[in-house]
Amino acid sequence: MKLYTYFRSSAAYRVRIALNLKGIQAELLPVDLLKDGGEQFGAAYDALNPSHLVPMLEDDGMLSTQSLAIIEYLDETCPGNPLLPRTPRERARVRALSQVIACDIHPLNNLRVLKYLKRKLNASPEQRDEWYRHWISLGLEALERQLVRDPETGLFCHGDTPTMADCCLVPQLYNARKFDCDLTPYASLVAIAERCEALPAFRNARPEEQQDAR
Ligand SMILES: N[C@@H](CCC(=O)N[C@@H](CS)C(=O)NCC(=O)O)C(=O)O
Repeated sequence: MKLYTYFRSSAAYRVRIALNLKGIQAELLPVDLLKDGGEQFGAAYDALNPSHLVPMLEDDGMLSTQSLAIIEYLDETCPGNPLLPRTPRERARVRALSQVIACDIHPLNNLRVLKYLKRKLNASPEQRDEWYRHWISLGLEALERQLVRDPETGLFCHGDTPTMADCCLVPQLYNARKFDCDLTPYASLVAIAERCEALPAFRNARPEEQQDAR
């Protein structure tokens, strides 16, 4: 199995956590999103992934994109440490929590969106950061309120073992800190992320632990 990744990509970070939690040894192939305008646009990667995004998983001739689809694939094909719970209701909850991050926050703050703000809309660094923090705080506030409200919340986002939702939460909080977002209103999210980061599966997936980190 091969994972096309970039150390700073939070979507790839989600999948690195999932691989570690499942105990899967995958070959990590770095795609530098910044070098020479971005290796994601180079001919080699373009032929594999017309979306020009990481992560991408290669497994026995199959190419799979979209971090949540990849995580579900890993969960369905590799036994042990389930990342999605057993019942449809619980799975719906974990998918919804994951999508608050992967669908409602992250796409608005992606590299190509930030580049567009700067290059096409002439946004200043301050305006860009304001945009970034706005979408993060909106999503994190919703997530915090839901986790505080729901009895299904445990030591982790759902129950007492890590799920796909935790694979999404930790990279998003990592990014929020990078952009100096104030995390004090999100005490439950921060506490859950701390529990996650006590586990080697999460720590070893951190951007600074990656071979392409610089
Ligand atoms: N929905 C996709 C998002 C993937 C994505 O946006 N990846 C970013 C890095 S976190 C990327 O490759 N960006 C390249 C670019 O914006 O040019 C997923 O969950 O995998």
